[in-house]
Amino acid sequence: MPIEILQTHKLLASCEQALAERYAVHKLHEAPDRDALIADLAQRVRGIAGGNVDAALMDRLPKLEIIANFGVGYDSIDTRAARARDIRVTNTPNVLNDAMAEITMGLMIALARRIPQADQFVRQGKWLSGSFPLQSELNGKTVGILGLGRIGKEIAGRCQAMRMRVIYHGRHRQELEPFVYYSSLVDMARDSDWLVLVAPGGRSTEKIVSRQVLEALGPAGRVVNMGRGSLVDEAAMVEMLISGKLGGAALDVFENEPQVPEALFGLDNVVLSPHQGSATHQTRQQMGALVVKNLEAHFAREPLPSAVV
Ligand code: 8YV
Repeated sequence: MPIEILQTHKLLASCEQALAERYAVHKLHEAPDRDALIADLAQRVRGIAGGNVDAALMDRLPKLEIIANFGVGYDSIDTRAARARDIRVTNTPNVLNDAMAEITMGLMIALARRIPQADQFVRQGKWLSGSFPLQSELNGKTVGILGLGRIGKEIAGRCQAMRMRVIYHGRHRQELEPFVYYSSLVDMARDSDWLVLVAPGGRSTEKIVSRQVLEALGPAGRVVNMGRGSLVDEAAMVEMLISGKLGGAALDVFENEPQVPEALFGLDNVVLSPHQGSATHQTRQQMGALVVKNLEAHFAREPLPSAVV
């Protein structure tokens, strides 16, 4: 009898195929009656592939042993509930670091030089009537990184290559890192030209980038959110971008994706991106492979490649 697993949302085709070759996969997101499917599988599902798993779902699957998340961020999984029920949780770290860091730099340059607007300027024939307005550069500026983890460090290195000064805030000072640590996010924002957000989501970081932080960043400051929409007081940010109290924003993530505040659509000081930090063939392939490896290791009773619980 194949091991039965539940898939909670659509995954990369190659990942779905690899899962189907190994397990009996039930797709919760495609079920016409989710409750009925869960009830039917309750005594058989030993693994979940994907996120969006709360305590209630765990309670309905008493044989559940492992949740293998597709993504490094696992804020859509109640890890405390998993721990209490002896359910393992894995994520997909490292394989997406380069893709994330590359698009972060891309969005920063796009915002500094208004690349999307410049493209429109050419396409709309406006160049024929005059030059595009002068813009700003990254070099010489200070970038404050919120969350100097694996991705944050890759971004830091690339910012240094851009001749930026790097400072950071997080829960702890990292003695081995050469960058200046700020124990206060407000103080770091005050000293930053750019504020890059790559901290994990979840309750402990919810709206950590408050109005006060954004005010400290100020009218010349720019925020780049690559982590989670939940990190920012989005309403305050939108209002401040409109009023000019905040200089600009490059946003890959939003509070209520894929809903994006329409007020942002007409703003010139904003670059918008559809949560595509890890969205390359190469990286998603590796993320999918890691989901499968974690499940395989678990069911073979081997050490998990990337366990978070
Ligand atoms: C998503 C991400 O997982 O890794 C993360 O935490 O946010 C992304 O890579 C991706 O959108 C797949 O759902």
